[in-house]
Amino acid sequence: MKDTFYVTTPIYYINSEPHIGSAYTTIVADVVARYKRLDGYDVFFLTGTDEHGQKVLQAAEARNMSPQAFCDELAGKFQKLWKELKITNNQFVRTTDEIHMNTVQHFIKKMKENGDIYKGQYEGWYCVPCETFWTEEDIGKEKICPSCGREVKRVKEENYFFRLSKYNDALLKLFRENPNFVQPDFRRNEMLKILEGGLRDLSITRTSFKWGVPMPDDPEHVIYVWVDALINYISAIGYPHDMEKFEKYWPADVHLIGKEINRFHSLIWPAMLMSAGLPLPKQVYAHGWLTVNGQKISKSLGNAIDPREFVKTYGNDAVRYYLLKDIQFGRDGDFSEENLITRINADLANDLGNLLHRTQAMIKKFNDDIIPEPFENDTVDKGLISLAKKTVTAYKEYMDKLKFTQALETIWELVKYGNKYIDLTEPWKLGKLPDKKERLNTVLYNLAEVLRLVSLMIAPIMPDTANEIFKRIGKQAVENFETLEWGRLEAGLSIVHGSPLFPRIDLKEHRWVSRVSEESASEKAEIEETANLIEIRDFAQVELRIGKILEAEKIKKSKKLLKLQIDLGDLGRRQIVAGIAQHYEPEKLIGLKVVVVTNLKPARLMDEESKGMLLAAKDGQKLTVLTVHRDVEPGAKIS
Ligand code: ME8
Repeated sequence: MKDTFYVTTPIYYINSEPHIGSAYTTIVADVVARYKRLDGYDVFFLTGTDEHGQKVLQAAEARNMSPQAFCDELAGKFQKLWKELKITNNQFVRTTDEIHMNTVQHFIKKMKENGDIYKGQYEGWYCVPCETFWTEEDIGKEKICPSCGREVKRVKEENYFFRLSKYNDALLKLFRENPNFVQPDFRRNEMLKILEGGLRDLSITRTSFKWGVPMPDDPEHVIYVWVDALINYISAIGYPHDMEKFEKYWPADVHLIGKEINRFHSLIWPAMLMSAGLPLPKQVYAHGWLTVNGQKISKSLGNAIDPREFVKTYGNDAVRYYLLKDIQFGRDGDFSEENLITRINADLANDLGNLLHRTQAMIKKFNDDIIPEPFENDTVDKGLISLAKKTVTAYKEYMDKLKFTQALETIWELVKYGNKYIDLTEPWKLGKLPDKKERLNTVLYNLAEVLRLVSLMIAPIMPDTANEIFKRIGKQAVENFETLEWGRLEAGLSIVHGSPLFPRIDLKEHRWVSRVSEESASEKAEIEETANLIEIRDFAQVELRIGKILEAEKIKKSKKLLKLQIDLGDLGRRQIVAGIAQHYEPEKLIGLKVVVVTNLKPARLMDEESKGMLLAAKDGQKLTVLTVHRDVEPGAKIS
């Protein structure tokens, strides 16, 4: 029987559609799943959606939909996107699935039986967008969520609590005895620090809304969305309804997650499992963020990038290659279209594309499209073969440690050496000398064999490219890693020709996805010469929205400032302090639709918090707030 391998992504909040940042975790998990399948494992790859909680409820209300209908619509969009990105998950779990909800209740009962759940009063701070409880210390004087920077809410409720503090010592032991439990090391150390400071018990139910799994025996309470969500990792593989399947795949080999949700996975989840008497996952790997100009890509920051646009323009494999090669897994990395194009032109079109093209052209010219039988290898050939063998070993070591950048660098040394090998062996000269036919055949075979090994190694990252290269060298499709060793290519196969795999991108003609779309290169050059002009993406960093003024009042002790409450649609209601008191009577502003900068860092003016800024035109002493001449919904984006 095959060994099993269980890899998961987090389940995605369903309140908005995925962007390239959120797709990153899933793409990486797909690479891991494909790699392990090729390596002979029985892989279970799980992803899904996180559908309960206040944030989802609010998003549904904003769309005037029932939460279930809203979740059904969004879950469909996630599933469609994963199909388009050729993600090979074995299952898509939804936390509104009945089977999952039953598991959550069963799990909570187990924790209760173990004496780990008690009723108490929760009074503290809650961030709805992150669905996270915070302490006074965490939120500081500004009362801002340390994870997303938004305002937290004071919550006072009778709740059930999980005795998380009871597991502090067991977790410390786990971390000390098993350094690989959380990776990378610097993320593990962050968690160790929290443990050394001591964990507090965790509030695990809410009563202020109903959109969640009811607490067993006390349905006035719904279970905290994070506790509900974490249990997906076992409900989806059969716990407790199909224990055979559960025992086959659990414990998970790796939970892949983003760094901001490490605490939930590395501390709370193992403590929950200990409480329920279940084995712990083998590893939690917390990766960094994809950023744009250093800022996290996120829907609410308005810099979300639709992966589909990039895939349409550059191809799925090229985008996957770029993400895995350029962004060091574990670290933050800026998503840059320029760098993506550089990778396509240099690594894919030039290095790999040339090796394929030159090899095919020579096999056509010198051996009628048939891969020849090799004869004796000389010193140059032995150098190539030895490099290929070393590459295979290093590649597997790197991939097993999720060091994708290094794995690809290793493969590319072989690709580049393959091109150099052509220059060294000069097949075009051998082709003119009839007594060198055996030598020529050896060279041609070796080149085709390099291509086969390279395409097998890149298969988890660029599955379509790998299959295509296999077809070009006369094979059906990629095989598994049992054939990942030198010399397994059969002589006598007929090669198949086709158009270049990665045509070079000519920047003069190119239509950028994230830049001014139809900007020609000459126009661009002109723009760049004009120093005081900005790029469109600089402008795009400012998020402008239409806001409706709901309330306006003077601020005592200030002649200039008015305190405004503004409705910003899906961003909610915000307080903004504006220096317009000398130009407007507060009551005249009510109902006005104004232009608001919504992604400014919050500020305090005369002891009042201000989260954003109104735009106004100044004409001498006269000041006029900008408005719109047609009716527009609050929250509408300005671009
Ligand atoms: O956290 N760069 O869901 P989510 C890299 N529902 N990764 C990013 C990213 C970026 N710019 N933006 C998001 C949740 N992600 C919970 C999980 S699991 C029991 C519950 C990643 O939709 C993020 O780090 O906010 C996380 O791994 C995934 O997208 C889902 O985030």
